[in-house]
Amino acid sequence: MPELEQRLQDVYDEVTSRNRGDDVFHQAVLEVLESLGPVLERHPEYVDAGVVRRLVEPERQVVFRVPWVDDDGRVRVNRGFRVEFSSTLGPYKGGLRFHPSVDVATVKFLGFEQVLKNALTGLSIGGGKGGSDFDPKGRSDAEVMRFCQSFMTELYRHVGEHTDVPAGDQGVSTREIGYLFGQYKRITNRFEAGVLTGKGPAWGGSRIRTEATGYGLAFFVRDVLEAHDSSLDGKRVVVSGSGNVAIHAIEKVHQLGGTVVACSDSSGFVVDEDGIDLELLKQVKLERRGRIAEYAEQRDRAAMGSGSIWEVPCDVALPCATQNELDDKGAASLVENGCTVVAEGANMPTTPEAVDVLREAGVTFVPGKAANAGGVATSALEMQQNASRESWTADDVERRLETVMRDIHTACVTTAEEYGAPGDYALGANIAGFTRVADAMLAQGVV
Ligand code: NDP
Ligand code: 2IT
Repeated sequence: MPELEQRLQDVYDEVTSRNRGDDVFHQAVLEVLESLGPVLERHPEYVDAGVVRRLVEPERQVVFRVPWVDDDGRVRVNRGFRVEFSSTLGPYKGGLRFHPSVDVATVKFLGFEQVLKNALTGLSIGGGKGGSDFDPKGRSDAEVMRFCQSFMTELYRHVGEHTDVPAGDQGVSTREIGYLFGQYKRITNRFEAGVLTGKGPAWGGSRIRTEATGYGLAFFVRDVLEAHDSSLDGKRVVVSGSGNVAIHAIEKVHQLGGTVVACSDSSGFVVDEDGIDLELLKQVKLERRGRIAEYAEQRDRAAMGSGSIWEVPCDVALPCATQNELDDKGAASLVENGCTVVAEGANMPTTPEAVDVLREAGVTFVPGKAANAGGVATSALEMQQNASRESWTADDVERRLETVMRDIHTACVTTAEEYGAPGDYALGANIAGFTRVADAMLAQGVV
């Protein structure tokens, strides 16, 4: 094995033995390491400075108990996490996920992805992620509030506008950010707006932050299609999920001329050949926190699908629910039905085997760290507004978001070309993000 490849293999072996059983973290690391050979060849100084070995080890990991009392007076105990991965480019930055599946491996994989994603935005943010195995489904507002207050009663000592700035992710929206912010403010006696992003606009939140991930994804897809002399106009699009990212991706895809014909939640998927009715979907999933089947019940031409959402014929597929939701079988169905672009709204929703299937068939594949970076980019814009005590208009923020997404698109395309792999967005994203972090790590010494 050539020396560089051996070194990368050694790093991977160290990661797997040091993080036993953390499969999703291994998967995320391997996907990046596989891109780095050519860049290390050109930059031996990165190897000498141990950049890759430092990059795969979080700077700090916090695990804590979160006790709270439910509406029946029973004591509940959850586990809280915050993995502060990299502060090379700015304060640790990344969301909090509340979902029963959350464990240390999940948070590590998400934190690792966040480092290169945040680097790609070109903004001053490091990478981190956190969350809890708390399940907000079926919980009253009062229970969610008590849980969030308990969670922040520990987390407050680790976060701060210059230290670590959490935001939302699965199961964490403006409601949860509000309860977390209120408790932080009470404990510290500081209205430190920049400690969290995704706040409500009346109390320091940025306009368009809620919409930003989905909107950014749609902008990115438009740019990909434009690069192929095409557009979203008249395209059939399938979007998995029906949460924050999915709903706003659907909204912007429709505004840009595409038609979303299917979406899903963890209980199934709905097919609506007329195009998803966004108002109804928002009512069902956001206002009532209901099941996707209620959407199908209320629309004449819509029906619940059987099998997999990836069997619904489409030109563009946007997995926006969760990790490893699109496997090789799903990818094969997409290919068979003529899909030409897959762009990840979720973090790592496509399995490595599925990526291989898409690649071999010539489908353009855009990884989440590029395609879903609009959310965290707008979080960074929220931090800028908080620092200057300004509040920008929705138009202003959306134009900035569009520019960030276009710049990430350009960085992926030009980097992939530079490294002899035109059209390989995954390689372009990994190398462009890595190079920005690596140069800053060199400048800052061995820390
Ligand atoms: P939400 O909690 O708002 O929505 C998640 C959606 O995914 C829900 O519709 C949920 O269904 C569905 N879902 C969850 N697990 C599964 C599953 N196993 N099978 C099918 N559907 C499932 O989360 P977000 O929209 O915020 O996040 C979605 C993805 O996007 C995550 O990977 C997240 O990390 C990523 N992301 C989020 C960003 C943000 O700004 N929010 C930014 C960048 C990436 P149900 O309602 O049944 O639970
Ligand atoms: O995965 C992600 O990029 C997010 N959940 C958004 C993080 C943020 O800090 O806005």
